[in-house]
Amino acid sequence: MNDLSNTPLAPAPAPVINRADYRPPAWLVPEIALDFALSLDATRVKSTLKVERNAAADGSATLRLNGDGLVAQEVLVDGQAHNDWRMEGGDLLIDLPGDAHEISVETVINPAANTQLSGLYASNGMLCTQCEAEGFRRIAFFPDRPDVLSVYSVRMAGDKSAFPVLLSNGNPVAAGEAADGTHLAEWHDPWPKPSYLFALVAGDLVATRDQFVTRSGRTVDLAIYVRAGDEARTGHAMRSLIASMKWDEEVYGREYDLDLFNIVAVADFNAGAMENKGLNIFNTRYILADPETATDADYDAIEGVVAHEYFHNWSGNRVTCRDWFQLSLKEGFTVLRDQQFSADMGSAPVKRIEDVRILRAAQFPEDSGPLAHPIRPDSYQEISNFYTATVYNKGAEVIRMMTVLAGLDRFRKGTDLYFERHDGEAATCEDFVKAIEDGAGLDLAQFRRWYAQAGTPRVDVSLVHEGETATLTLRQTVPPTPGQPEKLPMVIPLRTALFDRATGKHRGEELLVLTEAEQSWAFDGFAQAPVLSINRGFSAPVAIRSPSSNEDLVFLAEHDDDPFARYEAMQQLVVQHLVAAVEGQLSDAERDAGRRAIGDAIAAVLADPALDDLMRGELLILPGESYLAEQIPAVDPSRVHDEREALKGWLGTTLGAAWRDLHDRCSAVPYSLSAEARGARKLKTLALVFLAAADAGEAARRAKAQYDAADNMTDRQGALMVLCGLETPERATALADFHDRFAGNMLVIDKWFSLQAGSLHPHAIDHVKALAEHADFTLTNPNRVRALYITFAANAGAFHAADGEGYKLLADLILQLDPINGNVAARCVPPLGRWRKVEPGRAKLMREQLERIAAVPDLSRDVREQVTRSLE
Ligand code: 0A1
Ligand code: ZN
Repeated sequence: MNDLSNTPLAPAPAPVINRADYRPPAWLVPEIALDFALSLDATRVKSTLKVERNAAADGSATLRLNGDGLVAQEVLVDGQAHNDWRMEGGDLLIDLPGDAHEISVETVINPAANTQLSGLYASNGMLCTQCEAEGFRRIAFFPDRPDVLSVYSVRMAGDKSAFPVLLSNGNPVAAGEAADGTHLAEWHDPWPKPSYLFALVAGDLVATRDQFVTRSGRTVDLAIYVRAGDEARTGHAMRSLIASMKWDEEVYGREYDLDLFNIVAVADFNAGAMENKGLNIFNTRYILADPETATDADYDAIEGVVAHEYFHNWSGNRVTCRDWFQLSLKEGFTVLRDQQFSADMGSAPVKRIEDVRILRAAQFPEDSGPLAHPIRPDSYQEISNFYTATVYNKGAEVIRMMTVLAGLDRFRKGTDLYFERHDGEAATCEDFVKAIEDGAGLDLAQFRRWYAQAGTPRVDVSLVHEGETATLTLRQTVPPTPGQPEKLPMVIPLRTALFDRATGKHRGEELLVLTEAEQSWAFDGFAQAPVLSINRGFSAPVAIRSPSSNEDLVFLAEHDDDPFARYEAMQQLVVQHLVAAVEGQLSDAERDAGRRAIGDAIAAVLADPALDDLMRGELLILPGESYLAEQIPAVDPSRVHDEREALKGWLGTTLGAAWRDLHDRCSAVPYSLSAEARGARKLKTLALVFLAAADAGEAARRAKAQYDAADNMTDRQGALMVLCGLETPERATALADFHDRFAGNMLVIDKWFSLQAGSLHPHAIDHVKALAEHADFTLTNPNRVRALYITFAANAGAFHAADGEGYKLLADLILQLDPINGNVAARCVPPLGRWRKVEPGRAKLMREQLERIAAVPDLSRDVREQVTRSLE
């Protein structure tokens, strides 16, 4: 023993995992049997694995079974006690002599102590699992990688009164009861799957049931399991599930492949939902809805997430990922599919605008910051950190571009070929691209750069008119990102139209595919300079820089027949004005002219009889602060906030009568889920928002009346949101009423936290501090943490307080939460990582908080990686 033996070793830095190092697994596990003796604080797990040497790999005699915090109580090899095994980190290693063996290992785990909510954990007395990405290794020793596919047999036994419902993947095959009050269930899933799709649920739950008959005549029993008392709020989720099953048959030719499909809703969940084979597990917020407690946006989110998880049955489960670098293979494609589904269920233009708004608010900042990564990353330390807007939303946009290039019919030939070729396999992004290439007949050689290069491409536009010819020149630049200083030109498909000023019409849309750094196109027959409408439908996820005049933007806002382009013109009109205002470039006369142009365009939108109210609402929403801040180097976020509020105030005053009329008109529309009624609700609160910026007293009166009259959560939340931003007596009254009215409903109390954390109130930061001490606040429920702190971090007016108090508050939270739930704590880091984009004073304060976190020795791998990358 040397004299260092008592010195604690510094923890080894987490290894960097590289995509290029992929090797096929040395051992395969065609079958696994799991036997659970369930209890909240000591669940015994016996796993029996049939292992086979992988002929396709360089045959190592050592079987590596990943484990995370597991202790092997007993190891058997081919039924015999075996002592010749060793631990390496958390993994269990066994040297095996033959080509096929049976390995049994027994462990005991404590679900009640599992605050990370990864693996098997307890939530409100129920047991449930979350295994993606690497949670299975917290349950049983196993080659926990997505390219090891096994047939699962699960047996579980537990106290019948505590756990009356026992669920796992696949089909129930046996059940029984013992005299001692325990009961058991056995489940068998015939479809080989990776360990991340394993699930188990045991608890006191009630089910709502329905059925779906597939196009080939299979009757599928559907059930949604919730806590007693919540079953009346499952109808919308069930309808969404049935609609998704039908849609996937019709649009992608994909049929469900088991006799039952179960969903369980759980209150404590790190993410939105999880696509475990035949047993999806959901965050309650994406299942439970009724008009009193859920907003229209909640209804839409439920429809989208239920569909997303269902669609994974093919894009994710039947064809899964070879390794976690391929995550966008399943996530990008499935997000595209859920977006297409929601577009078909409601208003396609509105859905497209919403999706682009999310992309710009969440993904563009990621792509321009220290955490930028390609949709297929090259390396990671903690894979949980790569469930990002880039992998999901940009991933969807990249595949959407394939639909633009091929057209939907040819794209479908590509996806058919993909499913046919790779069914039952663990595939790669390259496999997907190749299948689309072959099936749709596209050449995607250069297009593949979208998988490899990070950063939002920027396209600079110039349109020169000479004689009768308009010449359009496009120049693309892909900005440098961490580890990628130089970029090659991308394939950028831009749906484009040139409008004739005199007729207000164009001669037909063209698809311009930009492939070079710079390219020009000439268009003849224009006596006057035409008005350019480019990237219609947001056909490519790029930032267009076009020096359009206010006059042209107003023209497009009024005349463009592409609804997205119309929205875009409105946004651009406001962005150009506010960016110039924040940068101090506007004379008083220019400010007036800019405001008047915006005011006229808004007045035209308010008056246009051809618009439906849902779309009208989209056209009236001002660009968000984070999107605006993105356009300005070394931005002072408080100036963005102040200028945007000032514009709102001016519009509130100037168009006061119109906002009042709108509020009155929409308030008269009775509640229903029709598009008309939903549109009216959207506009009602929007009118209040503009009025509040102009005349707080009147807005407070109207908001309080809306609150008091509300027979649905959309109106109630909208009114309370406006009141929360005002210094008015109605604020406290309504907040207290809301809390009393919904006490005990966790999802609605989350709203109560969010509304205050996200408010425009000048003391929002103090409210957040007080709410952190509220009896209803807890660090152990991710929804509650997000409701308070993620909402706060997105509230630029409060988070970017000049003295750095907001940054400190978030850093305190990260440090407190990290030992409890590193996954959720790491999700709070990116707002601090934006420091390079912010003016030097605040940048320094943000960096200091990151450094303070980085100095803590025992950070989770999740937070360590995010903080380190954010400082680099
Ligand atoms: N595959 C799921 C997302 C998911 C990822 C990680 C989780 O645990 C930390 C949970 C869910 C989806 O895309 O819906
Ligand atoms: Zn997904």
